[in-house]
Amino acid sequence: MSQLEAIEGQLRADGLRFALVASRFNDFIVDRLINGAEDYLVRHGADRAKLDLIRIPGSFEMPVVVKKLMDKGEYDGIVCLGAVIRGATPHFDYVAAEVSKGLANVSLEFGVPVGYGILTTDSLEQAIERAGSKAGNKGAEAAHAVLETVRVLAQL
Ligand code: INI
Repeated sequence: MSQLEAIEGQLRADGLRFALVASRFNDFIVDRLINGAEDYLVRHGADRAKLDLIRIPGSFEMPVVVKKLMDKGEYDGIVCLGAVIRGATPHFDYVAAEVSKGLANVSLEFGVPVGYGILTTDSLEQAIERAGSKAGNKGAEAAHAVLETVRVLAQL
């Protein structure tokens, strides 16, 4: 075991401002990811009244909306929530590739953590498993990652 004292982020959300950006596409799944992210942040001290929820059409539109939110400079972190589910055409691959690349770029450009709570699954069943059933809730996991990263960045 390492003897080093790690610099690490505390999981305290009090005093922080977050935006949740969520797609309407596959809202049956995405609504559960929103619940998971909101519940996680509030249980860790976030003020529910200061959580902003922005609904957008689909995951493909996510990066430009996040960029606009970052331009405003009001948020410590942004949690992105969506579900890209493979269908019969290559559409899935284009949407999944663009949203992940776009969000990584905008996060680096602004130095603001972005939580990648966007499911990319081969089936609806796999998405349900990750939206609050047997494989947990990836919305809550994305909120956790954003909170921890906001706090660790503040210490560096
Ligand atoms: N958007 C999603 O968020 N998930 C999907 O599974 C999906 N599929 O499979 O088509 C999807 N498409 C819509 C896309 O994000 C855009 O909103 C649309 O192409 C208009 O630009």
